[in-house]
Amino acid sequence: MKQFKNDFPIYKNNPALIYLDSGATSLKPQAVVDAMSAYYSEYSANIKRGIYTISEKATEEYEKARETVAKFIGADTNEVIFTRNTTESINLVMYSLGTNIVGKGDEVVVSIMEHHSNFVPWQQLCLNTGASFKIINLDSDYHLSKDGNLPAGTITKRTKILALTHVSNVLGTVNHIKEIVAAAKKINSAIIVVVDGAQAVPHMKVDVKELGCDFYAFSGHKMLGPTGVGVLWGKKKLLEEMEPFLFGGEMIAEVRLDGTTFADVPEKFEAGTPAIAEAIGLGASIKYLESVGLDTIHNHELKLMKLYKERLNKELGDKITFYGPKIPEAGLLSFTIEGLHPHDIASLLNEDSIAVRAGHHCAMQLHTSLGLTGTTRISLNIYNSEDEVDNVVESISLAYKKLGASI
Ligand code: C6P
Repeated sequence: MKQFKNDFPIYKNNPALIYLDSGATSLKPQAVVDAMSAYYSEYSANIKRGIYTISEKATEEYEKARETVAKFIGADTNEVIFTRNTTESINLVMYSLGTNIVGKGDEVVVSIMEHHSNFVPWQQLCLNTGASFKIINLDSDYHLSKDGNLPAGTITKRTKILALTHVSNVLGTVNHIKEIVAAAKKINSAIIVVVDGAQAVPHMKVDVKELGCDFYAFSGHKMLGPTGVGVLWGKKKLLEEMEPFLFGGEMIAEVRLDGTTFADVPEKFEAGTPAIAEAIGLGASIKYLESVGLDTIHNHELKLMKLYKERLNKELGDKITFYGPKIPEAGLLSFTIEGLHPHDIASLLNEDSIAVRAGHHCAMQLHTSLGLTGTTRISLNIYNSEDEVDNVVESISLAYKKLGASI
């Protein structure tokens, strides 16, 4: 296996770092840093405004990034909207579409495993409209459905929106979105399906058209790209029918004293100066992901995850509890250790330069439903390696001996 660490400059500055928090944000390869630096040092003009060379170059690179994103997810270029992040993408759908189609007596369905970004906006929409907020619970192996059929009565003719995550940021469950969408649309062909792809797009091949959903949201910073840029993909017809989310410069067709008409999609949803360097950096991160290969990334993470689980089980036996499918499906693993607070585990690991996340991971309702206030989470990426596993397992086991064993 190639040592991908060499592509990530952070390791040169922090040679001892064992970074296991890619679910929160990924590290950035030199290629992304270089692409952003080239924008700032060679052609840092605004886009779509200047009739001069560097502005035209900036516009071209920004639009090339959109094309790269579109190809990466199997979409048409003008269906790709640049936002700030997954959270903003989902809020855009909630405000621009949700508030227009959801009313009293309707239903919005989410799952218990959603990140707050795909839970709270829909909860708010229901609270504000009087619609019913329905929640899908987990089966015994932390899935929503094995064959695509959600529990009977979940989707009805009154369900306006189904909002689900593709991959759970806590459990590592990979939801069978294609099958779930097909089954839901069979019950109610008008249902709008919004998918949160924040933890999927960086780690596995995603084709939005094949999934059959209506919207798909993700963040640049979790896919080896910069912070400050995200994507909303939506079906063209829906995007065209929707109201703009933000009003202002660059999203208009004509402004008159008596009213304004709006630009076509995607500009209609990109008011103001966008995150230009970040979009260009995202284009570079996708090129990097493609050069490594999504299958290589997915298989590498699964192999490491299985190793972590086996080794931790061997060291800690029944003192450790894992939350997620028995057979790992993604590079995310959350656990608790008897007698240890997740924050204490993370603090002790930090003393060994190991970065993990501890807490509710912005899925408080999921933790509450599991009877927990928090977990410790290992989340992986291509730069993690087999030779880190021994150190991490030893460090966790020492943490248990230090704090847990005496309790
Ligand atoms: N999860 C984690 O540590 P933003 O912040 O908008 O880029 O992404 C939000 C988000 C939405 N959906 C899922 C499934 C996510 O995992 C996240 C971000 C991070 O798990 C930070 S809380």
